[in-house]
Amino acid sequence: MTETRDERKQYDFVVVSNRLPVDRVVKPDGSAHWRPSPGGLVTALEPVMHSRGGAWIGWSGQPDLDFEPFDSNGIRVVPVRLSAREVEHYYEGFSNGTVWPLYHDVIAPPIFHRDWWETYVKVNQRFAEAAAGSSHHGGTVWVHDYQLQLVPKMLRALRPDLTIGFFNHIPFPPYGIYSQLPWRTQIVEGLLGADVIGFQRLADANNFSRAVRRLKGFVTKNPIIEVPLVDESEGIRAHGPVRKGQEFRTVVARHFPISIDSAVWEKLARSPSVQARAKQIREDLGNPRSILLGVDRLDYTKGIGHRLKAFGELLSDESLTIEEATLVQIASPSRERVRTYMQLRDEIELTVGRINGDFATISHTAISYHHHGYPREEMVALYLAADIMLVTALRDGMNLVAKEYVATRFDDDGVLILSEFAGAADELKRALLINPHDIDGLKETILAAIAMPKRDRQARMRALRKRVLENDVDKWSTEFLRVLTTSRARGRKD
Ligand code: GDG
Repeated sequence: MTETRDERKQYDFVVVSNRLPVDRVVKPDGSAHWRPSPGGLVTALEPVMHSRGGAWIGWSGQPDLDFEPFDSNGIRVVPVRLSAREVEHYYEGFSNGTVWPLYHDVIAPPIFHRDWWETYVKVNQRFAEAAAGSSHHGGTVWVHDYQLQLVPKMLRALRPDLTIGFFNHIPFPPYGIYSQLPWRTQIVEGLLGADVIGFQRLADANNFSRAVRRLKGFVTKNPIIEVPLVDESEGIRAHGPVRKGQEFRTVVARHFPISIDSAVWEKLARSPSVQARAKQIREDLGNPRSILLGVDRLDYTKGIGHRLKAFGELLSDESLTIEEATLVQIASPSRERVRTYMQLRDEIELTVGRINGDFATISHTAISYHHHGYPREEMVALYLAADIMLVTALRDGMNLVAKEYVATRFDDDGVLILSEFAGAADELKRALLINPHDIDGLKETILAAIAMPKRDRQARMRALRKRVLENDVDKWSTEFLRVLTTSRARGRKD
């Protein structure tokens, strides 16, 4: 079939991620088409894709269907097939039931199933083979995220001529947590197949280097890890110190904090229709003095329950009335077939219902709760309408919502309340930083944000905006690829 023919088409720059940058939309009449789903990553990589001739390898999002490679917006899209069982074991199981909770501080208990692991290995091998088949000799492959941690090593085994980068979008946990994983050594070895391994925070990169020292005994001189060549050619031997004079390959493990296409967000915010919509939102909410906003995928890492608890207590202890403050919570649907997420939805919606039942009146609601996804324009209008943005994640790789809020506030107004456990807290130090587990502290911070004089709000927002506008997603990808190119020049032995 055409896919086999296409495998002969090879590209100089290949991105590999679990999902493709396009979604397949099926209409009620059964007809289907591909619709671009432009996230920040696509926007950041588009120029490289166009200038170097790029392909994107990923799953279509629909099981048991074969799709031929095709062009979309000048990018070659190469779909990888997954069976329904593989989606269950590799994606919902090992990726979202094992790795996701383990890497997010075991907020939810990780589940270890050998069947899931076996499918994860098999599917990673398929992605590695697709990448090998699509890459020119000496090309560059950039692998993304926790679903594909074995791909770097598998790809290096198939194609030692390639330069391989990996970026981990989620945290990398401290060794005490990571070491629970029955396949901890295989995952570390998988990642070490890359030339450059990128993390969100310095702490993540340090956690990874420590895991390498503990599990492999390799020498680490941050950000460099020395991977013995002899060890690798034997399929990476277990443990043991590295002998002096032994030949090694260098791997860079360091942080590259991801960002957003800041200028695009600001431009949207400046559009008159979006501003009119922001005013309308305020009116529709009954003109409360302060609008508080949360925007998250409905995920237990985001601390939505903690936020609701703090807001509910502020109402019940009469520190706030619903005329003074309304909380708008967008909880976009996520991983709805995973049991923990079903339970989370029930818990959150029970809490929202109770708070609204206790406090809402006919004219004012306490929490305006929405369990759907919105177009970007509506998100921006919400950001503009919000006096206070609540990011209360219990653990988060970066949290782009915090950066989006800042980018849209060209009026230099609005207060960002930001969890210190989100990667964004390393950069956005002029936000009001909170520990979401400290409910009293969170309540006090919300009251301080509501009472903050305009001059202080503006001083903080200006400082935040400077960071987000200077460090955008384009700078992030350029820096990653620069380090990757340099590493190739330094470390190649082929
Ligand atoms: C992972 C890491 C890291 C949400 N609801 C709607 C919507 N969104 C968009 C937001 C934002 C994105 O989804 C969410 O990004 P986050 O960074 O906040 O969180 P994760 O999805 O968990 O992302 C995270 C990120 O990867 C990147 O490396 O920062 O730490 O967990 O862009 O705007 N977008 C639209 N409608 C919605 O209803 N259009």
